[in-house]
Order: sequence, then structure tokens, then C-alpha cells
Amino acid sequence: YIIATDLDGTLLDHHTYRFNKAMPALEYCDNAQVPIIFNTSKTFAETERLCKTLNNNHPFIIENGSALYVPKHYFARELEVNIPRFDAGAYWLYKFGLNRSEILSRLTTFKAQHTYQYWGFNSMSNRDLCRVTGLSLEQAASAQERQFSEPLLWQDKVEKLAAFVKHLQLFGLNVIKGGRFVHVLGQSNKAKPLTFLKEMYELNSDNQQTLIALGDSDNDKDMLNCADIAIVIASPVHENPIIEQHPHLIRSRYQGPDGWNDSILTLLQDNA
Ligand code: 2M8
Ligand code: MG
Ligand code: MG
Repeated sequence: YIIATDLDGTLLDHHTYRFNKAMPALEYCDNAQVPIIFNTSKTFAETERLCKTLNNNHPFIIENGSALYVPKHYFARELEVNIPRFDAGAYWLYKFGLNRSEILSRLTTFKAQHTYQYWGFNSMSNRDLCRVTGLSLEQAASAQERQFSEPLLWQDKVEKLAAFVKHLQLFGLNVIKGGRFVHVLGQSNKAKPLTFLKEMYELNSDNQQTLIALGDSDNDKDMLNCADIAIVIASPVHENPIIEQHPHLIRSRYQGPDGWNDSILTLLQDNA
């Protein structure tokens, strides 16, 4: 097995950002040598911090599929593909999205032509971000270290969102809805780097891998759809994404990390 998981609202509690309820399942995976791949809206700084806290040395995907970080020497063999790869210290960085500076400049042009009401991270102070998210000041600073996406707090009518998405597509930008924000990024999503990563695991192993994905929001839809087993984690605040015709779909009995723990232990122990 390989597990790919969303963080906010899935492994981490939507309000408190705590993962302690999922500790039994995380330890089970560690003992069973099942790699856990974080696949999140969060930044490199936020995600690497969590990896270190949990002693997770596996690759991770940031900013809604914009980039994949693979620890150097993690794979003996790397796939030969034309995805741009950069040296990022302890990691190889595979870039699937656009640089944030490019996204911001397209958004500036866009803003001059349209009247949609939203509040972007770019014009939020760290304090503003704390108020909106409940993150600490230090965590908010890490969330602001964005490289490949711009999250927006939607302040317009919900009905206008679909038109906004269409208009931004004309600028070559993709819009993905997270738990609190809509994220503007290049032409990627959580499935693209994950599919690539799964192939890399298979290249380095004799067996085919069963991919389990867990998520709670719309931005997890592509990842859930590309997984062999999709686990939709119940949310205390919003609807779950609509997943149609998945061959192996599980809906968690509990919310957030509680649901993560219960679903993973049930699945892995039943199949042990
Ligand atoms: C943002 O991501 C979440 C994910 O669902 C959201 O859209 O609600 C990101 O900006 C992330 O970097 C940040 O840590 C998080 C905090 O709630 O919000
Ligand atoms: Mg989430
Ligand atoms: Mg997320």
C-alpha cells in the first residue's frame, strides 16, 4: 500500500489542526512500512514542518498539486520524464504548476477587468490570516511562504464562483476549492503529481502498489478519483466532494483525524 492524504480537515482537525486522534493508525502504518504521502494545499514550509514532527521521511505534494518534493536518494531509480526538476537542498523538486509571481501578475490583469469580490493571501497580513484560519502567528507566516498558488477568501455570492472559475481559465489558471479558501494555481491538481509518484514507486518495486487516498474537500476530488481506494473523511463544517462511480469508495464514520484513524485501521487490519 501507499497512502496519500490531505491534511486540513482530514489528518488534521479542521479547527484545531491537531492530529493526535490519528496516532494509532499512523503508528500502525509506520510499523507496517506503509508510506504516508502528504498531499495538501499547504506550503513547503508548513508541510516539511509536519513531516519533521511526525518523523515522516516520505515524498510530499504541496499547494494543491503544484509541486512534488522527493527526498534525495529516496528512490534508487527515477522516472525519465519531461517534468521540470530542480535541486531543492535535501529534496528534488518536481514542478507541476506556475510560479506565484506569474499567478499574481495574471490576477492583477484579471482584477482590472472583473468585479468579483475576494481577499487574497497576498494582501493579508499574518495577523489577518490568523484571524481567518485560527493558525498561530508562526504558522501563518509559514502559510504565507507560498511558491506556486494564491488562496483567496471568497467574499462574493457563491453563485458567482462558477463564472469566476471559467474566466480565470482563460488566463491559464486553475481554481480549486479547499476547506476555507479557493486556491488559484497553474494547470495542476492533487492527482497529477500523485500519479507520477505512484509510477515512481512501482518502478522501484517488484509489486504493483495499491494507492489509498483520503480527503474531505473539493480540492481532493481528483486525488480520490485516481486512487485505488478512496476514503472520504466527514467534515464538521462543509459538504464532502461528490465522487461518482468509484470502484472502491469508503465514507468515514467519524470526522477529521478520528475518521482517518478508524478508516485506516479498519481497512489495513481487515486486509492484514
Ligand atoms: C489553506 O488551505 C486550506 C486547505 O483546505 C483551505 O483552503 O481551507 C492554505 O492556505 C494553507 O496553507 C493553510 O495552512 C490553511 C489554513 O487553514 O488554509
Ligand atoms: Mg482538507
Ligand atoms: Mg488541503
